[in-house]
Amino acid sequence: MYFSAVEKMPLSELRALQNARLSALVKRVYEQVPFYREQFDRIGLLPDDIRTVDDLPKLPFTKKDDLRDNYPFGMFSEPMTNISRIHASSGTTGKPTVVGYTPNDLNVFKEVVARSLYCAGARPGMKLHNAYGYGLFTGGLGMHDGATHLGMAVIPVSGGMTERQITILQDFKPEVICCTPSYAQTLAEEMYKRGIDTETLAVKYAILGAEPWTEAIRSQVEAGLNVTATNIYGLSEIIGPGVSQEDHEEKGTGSYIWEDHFFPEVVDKDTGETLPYGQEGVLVFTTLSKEAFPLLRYWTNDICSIQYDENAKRSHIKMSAIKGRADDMLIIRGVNLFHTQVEEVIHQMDFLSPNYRLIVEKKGAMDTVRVEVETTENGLTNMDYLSQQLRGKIKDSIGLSMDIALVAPHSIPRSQGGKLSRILDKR
Ligand code: DLL
Repeated sequence: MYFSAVEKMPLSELRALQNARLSALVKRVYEQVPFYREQFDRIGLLPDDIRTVDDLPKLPFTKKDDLRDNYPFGMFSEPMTNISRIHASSGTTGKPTVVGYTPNDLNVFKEVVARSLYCAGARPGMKLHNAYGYGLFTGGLGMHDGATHLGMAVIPVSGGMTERQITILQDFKPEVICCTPSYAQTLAEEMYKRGIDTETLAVKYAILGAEPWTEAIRSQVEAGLNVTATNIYGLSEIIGPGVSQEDHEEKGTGSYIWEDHFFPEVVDKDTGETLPYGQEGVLVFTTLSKEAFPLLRYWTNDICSIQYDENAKRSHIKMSAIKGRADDMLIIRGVNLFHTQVEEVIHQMDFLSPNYRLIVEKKGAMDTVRVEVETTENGLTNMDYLSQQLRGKIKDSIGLSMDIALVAPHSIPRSQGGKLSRILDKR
């Protein structure tokens, strides 16, 4: 059994561990990262002022711009001689965010990914079809090392070349697949098109992450690939995949954050104030054990809530599915909108597929959203009725009038392997 004692640690012990790690972390960054020393000096704090996780709100947030200002290696707290690996995430604009790992950081990375894989249903001896991209992106190598650590056989397929992916799924018979949810949709559809009976495959678990997704996509992927699909979350700045993971037997109740390594807070996106458990805001992390690239109160920009679950197998806190990134939030005629909200409404309707995109345009002084969504084959004869229904449901649940354009199956661009953008902003 791969299930570390720390995953069930009573909360008081977990807090003591977090506090001890935090004190050591704060001292180290004060001494070794000029950015943090200047920040402490500016607000008149000493490392000793941060003794417990409850002291964290005394500190300012670290934001993406701070990382950009210190590009490429200015935030590293170890000399290059102690760095074993460098990854980078591209983002949409400007220079990439560069992160580094010491040998010990790589040990933590593979440990949290191994925990995540186990939590998702993977077991030693199973084969992992790893369709996350290998390279600077943390997904491929991160999942790879964690799976090896767990005792799995890794098939390092990487993203793209769907034809080959299908052959491998058929012939190598992996029990577990990991990829982005949008690429899992692509794979499910392509299998269907080819008339492949998923009963002939061995795959049982899909571990999906790196972009927001909802129950709509879970239903499609679970049915289309004949798997149990769970959510894996993470970001390069904090470590990569494996910051949190949903348990395959606790689906829909949130993903465990591996709190012994990553301390979470959820804060108000406008005031920065720490919010009570259960309230939605921006997720902020402090890396309790990182050596090369430690971060205090890193503003992820991801919107979710966190809460303990007393009925759960593990003691660690859970986070809800990410609704979207604060910087991807659309503000349409004064209403805040995430594309996942539209995805949820689509899910409530029969004859629509979760292949959609939102097209945002300016018409005169007004911002408008057009929802382009594919019907299923069965929906083709009912397009007018379905449009009306969808328009009404969106208006009722989101409070916005949107134009609806129902389109035929397979007319919206698919994920070719990586993250898929579902918003086309033409403003
Ligand atoms: O996407 C790491 C990763 C790889 C996670 C594989 C899961 C699986 P970045 O490229 O740095 O790292 O992008 C991080 O992706 O801040 C979120 O906005 C988004 N993201 C990651 N996982 C999820 C998820 C990897 N499960 C950014 N749900 C994060 C929603 C996610 N968004």
